[in-house]
Amino acid sequence: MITVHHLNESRSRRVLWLLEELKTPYNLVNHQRDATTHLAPDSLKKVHPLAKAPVIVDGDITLCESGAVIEYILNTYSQNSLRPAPNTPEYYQYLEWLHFAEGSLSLPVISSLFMQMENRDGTQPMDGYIAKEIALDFSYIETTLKNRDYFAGDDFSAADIMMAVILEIAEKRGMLDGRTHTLNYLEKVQQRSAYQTALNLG
Ligand SMILES: N[C@@H](CCC(=O)N[C@@H](CS)C(=O)NCC(=O)O)C(=O)O
Repeated sequence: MITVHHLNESRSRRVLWLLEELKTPYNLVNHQRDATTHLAPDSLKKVHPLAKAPVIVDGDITLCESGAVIEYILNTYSQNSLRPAPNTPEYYQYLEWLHFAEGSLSLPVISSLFMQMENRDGTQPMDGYIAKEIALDFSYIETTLKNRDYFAGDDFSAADIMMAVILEIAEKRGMLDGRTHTLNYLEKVQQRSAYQTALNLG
């Protein structure tokens, strides 16, 4: 059975959400962030040298990176669900958003989180770059969700799981203010029962 190493308040909620959607049984190992540093504890370093969540262990496979973990779980435990059929236009939309979440969007969202913990006058190169990326990314997301129900088209997919978790962080930071389609979308996916179960576990 697959084991999920979960860190509180982390991206590993994506993996719990996916497994709950698939109704795949799993072992859950909880790790608690250090109360002072908010970093992962040593117990996670024993599982993977990067000591970042999520990590899964399944037989001989130990894997980190939420996108890679999601692909692994779909390849291993899903019968054609939660991703469009390969080589369809929807599949390539799915692929774009699955990777966009960590490859593009997490950089400005997480950077701005850390930058607000510093004293900055707001004029350094990083301030301009992050502001530009936030405006660009959230405008692209808003236009996409104006035209379709989910990131890959008409159906909910694992790309939504990748995107929604980072959108939640963005919402808490006020980055979605005025983005009506994105806010409505987030509310919709948060009503899924697998989401609720993962939230309560995580
Ligand atoms: N791109 C990675 C990011 C992994 C990551 O940074 N995880 C954070 C939690 S969201 C973490 O483990 N932080 C604890 C630490 O850095 O000590 C992924 O999507 O899995």
